Amino acid sequence: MHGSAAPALLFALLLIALVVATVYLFAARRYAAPPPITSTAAQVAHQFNLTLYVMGAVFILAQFALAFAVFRFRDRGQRPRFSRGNVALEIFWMCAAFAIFIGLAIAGQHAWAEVQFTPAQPNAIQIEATTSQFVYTFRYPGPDGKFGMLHPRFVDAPAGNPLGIDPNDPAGRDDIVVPTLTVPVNRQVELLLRSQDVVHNFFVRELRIQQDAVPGMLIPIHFTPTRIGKYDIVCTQLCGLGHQTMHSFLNVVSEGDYEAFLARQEAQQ
Ligand SMILES: [Cu+2]
Repeated sequence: MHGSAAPALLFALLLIALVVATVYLFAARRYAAPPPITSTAAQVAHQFNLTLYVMGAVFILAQFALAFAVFRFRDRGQRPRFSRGNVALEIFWMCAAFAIFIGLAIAGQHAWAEVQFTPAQPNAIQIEATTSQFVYTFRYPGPDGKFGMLHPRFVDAPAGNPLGIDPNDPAGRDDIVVPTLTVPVNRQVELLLRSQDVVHNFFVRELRIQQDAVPGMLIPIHFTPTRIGKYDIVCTQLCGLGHQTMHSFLNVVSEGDYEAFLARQEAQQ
């Protein structure tokens, strides 16, 4: 087979076919994320696409270079030559990789800081989100605007007190406890994440937010949804045997529907 170009050509073409198939899957947006519903989520989506395009270009160039090398340097019966590499090229690769990674990190720091380092606005709607195996429970402070005290002693889901609201605390009497999250459109929401047992997670694709809930910690996150709709909330931490059933909904509704929701719930408490 010395000097035969066919196997090398076949292998090179196979590599190119794999690259084309991979690029097609992304370009056709077959597994695309749903559109973002907050300005921060739009920034995250933009950052994600930027990273995808830059790394996609590197991937395509590298695979084409490999296909070229496979064909160009195929076995022609020649003696192998030993190479110690090329210091100038090595330095160039390293600097290029460094520039790309640091550049992408700098481009993404604004979206990151907006979620992680910026506190919620003082007028944000505070809602508590408690995770437990394998449900989400949301609590609104009710008309008094104050959350009642919680104590593990009072936790009793069958009796209707899954969070353990202290019955002796007047601030807790009007608290609204529901299994799904309803929020008004175009208002900032501050979600206070808790966990009653193990590490869970609050993930909504349209918010581009994925935040762990850790026992013993109160983790605040905030977002301002700008599109009315019903979105999935899922747990992305393997939290036990029922993990795959851990699911809820984020309902983004109009201001009027939100008031009606609160009034309906208050009447039921
Ligand atoms: Cu979970």
